[in-house]
Amino acid sequence: MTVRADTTTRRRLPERALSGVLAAAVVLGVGELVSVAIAPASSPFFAVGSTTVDRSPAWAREFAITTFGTNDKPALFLGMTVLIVLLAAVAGIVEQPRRPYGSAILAVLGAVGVYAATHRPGATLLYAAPTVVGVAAGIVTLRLLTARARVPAESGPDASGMPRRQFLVLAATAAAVAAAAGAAGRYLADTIAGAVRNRNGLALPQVPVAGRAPGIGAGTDVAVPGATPFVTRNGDFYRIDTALQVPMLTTDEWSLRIHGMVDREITLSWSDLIARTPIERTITLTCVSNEVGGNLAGNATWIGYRIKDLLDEVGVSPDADMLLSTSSDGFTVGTPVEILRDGRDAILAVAMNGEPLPFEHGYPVRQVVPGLYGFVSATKWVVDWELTRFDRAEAYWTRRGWSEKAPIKTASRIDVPAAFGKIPAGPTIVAGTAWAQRRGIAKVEVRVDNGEWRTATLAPEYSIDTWRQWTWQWDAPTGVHSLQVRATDLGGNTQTEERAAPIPNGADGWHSRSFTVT
Ligand SMILES: Nc1nc2c(c(=O)[nH]1)N[C@H]1C(S)=C(S)[C@@H](COP(=O)(O)O)O[C@H]1N2
Ligand SMILES: [Mo]
Repeated sequence: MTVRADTTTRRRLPERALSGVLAAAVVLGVGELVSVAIAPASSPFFAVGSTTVDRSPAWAREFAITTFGTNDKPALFLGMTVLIVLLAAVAGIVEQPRRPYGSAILAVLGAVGVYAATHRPGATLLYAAPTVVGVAAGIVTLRLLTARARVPAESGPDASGMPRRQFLVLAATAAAVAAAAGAAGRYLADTIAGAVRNRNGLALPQVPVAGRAPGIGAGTDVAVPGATPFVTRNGDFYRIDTALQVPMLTTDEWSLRIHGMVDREITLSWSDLIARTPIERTITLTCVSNEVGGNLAGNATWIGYRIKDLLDEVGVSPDADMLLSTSSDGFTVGTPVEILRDGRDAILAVAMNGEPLPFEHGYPVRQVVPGLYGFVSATKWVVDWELTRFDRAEAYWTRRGWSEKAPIKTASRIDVPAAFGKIPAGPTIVAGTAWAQRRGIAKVEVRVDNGEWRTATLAPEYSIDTWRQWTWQWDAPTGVHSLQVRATDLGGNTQTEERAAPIPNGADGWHSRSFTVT
């Protein structure tokens, strides 16, 4: 019998690919765990994700919102995960005991993570730690998993069983990742639970009778099945923001610093804010990215505090023409001071449809300004106000190609019948909505198959700051038909047929719907 010495062999390709993916999981799991000790935004995954969002060109935002709508965030997370798995698999495949190419790939990705994390709003050098520690752990994992496999002499080189030591390392690594991510997740869940408890226990401010929102009269909501309700339920309200992690502030953690070109700088705590007299108003918000016929608009009843009163309190310098507001996650909005003081109901809102603001919609405090698109007015999780000038400061979306100032354009939409659906021939109710916040809707017209414009019936006007529903009675003949709508505001402007993209200051054009009448 011959005695053979043990030999070693390079691991098989799928094993190396798996090693790379496990190493990446270690980077992210450990990174997540360390981020808990620093700040949620220092997590390598979220830092890179948020930086990607912030550095995306204008057309990429439009593409993402047009393609995925309000599912843009899950789509981004999925895309990032697929990309990470691919890169990690490649890193595992090219890693060699004496040529650590895969480790080099992890190091380069780590450098990207460090750059992203240390450039988040409010970041310190400490924000690098989760990525650095995570990548170090990931490289150790990769080295161990891709070390040459020892093949015991008796079993021969084609034995497929994984040697015991490597197997244990692999198992221990997977357990460590699970534990790290789990511990981080538990901690974050606790933080979230604290904020949730804070929100659940919050008493809504009492609005004096004189400050209440006018009641919604009969017929304001046309109540046609399939038509958008006049007031949008919180759970159905569109959500648009750059926040990959929804800020979860408690009212104790919240404050608003007001500074810049003011006579008296102040910092308001939650109790300072709610010591003031609130008002209640129903106001329709609209996103500049809303396409013709799109649903990035919603109407809610808000409770809040007049922004004008706070500005008067701090004494705004006559040279200041911009309120630069910043959210707890570093997003910024520039709003003309003149507009905030022109008498419209611009408020710091704390409640939405009879509840504290939902976290996604800005808990505990956000801005609501009638007549301006959200990106120049509706700062959620607002914590800082700087009085400044448009020629000195530039807000988040203006830096990325959107307009500096953006009043909401007159718009109209068909809600019923549904697009490309089938409806029975005969008497049909066509219904929809139209908005021209601050001006009000004067007229809505509808036409069939590019025929003559017919005047639709307007629901009673609630206020010039809300959308207005309309209906039109139609005796639908069989065949394939299209309907088109256009609105005229009380200032006499009729929507133009010419289409404009949402960039830089809102879409233009008439909404059409095609369907089959049988
Ligand atoms: N902090 C923060 N506030 C924000 C944004 C954001 O990205 N971050 N997006 C704005 C935009 S573009 C719009 S249209 C409105 C949307 O408000 P909603 O999500 O409550 O509907 O919020 C505004 N406020
Ligand atoms: Mo928006």
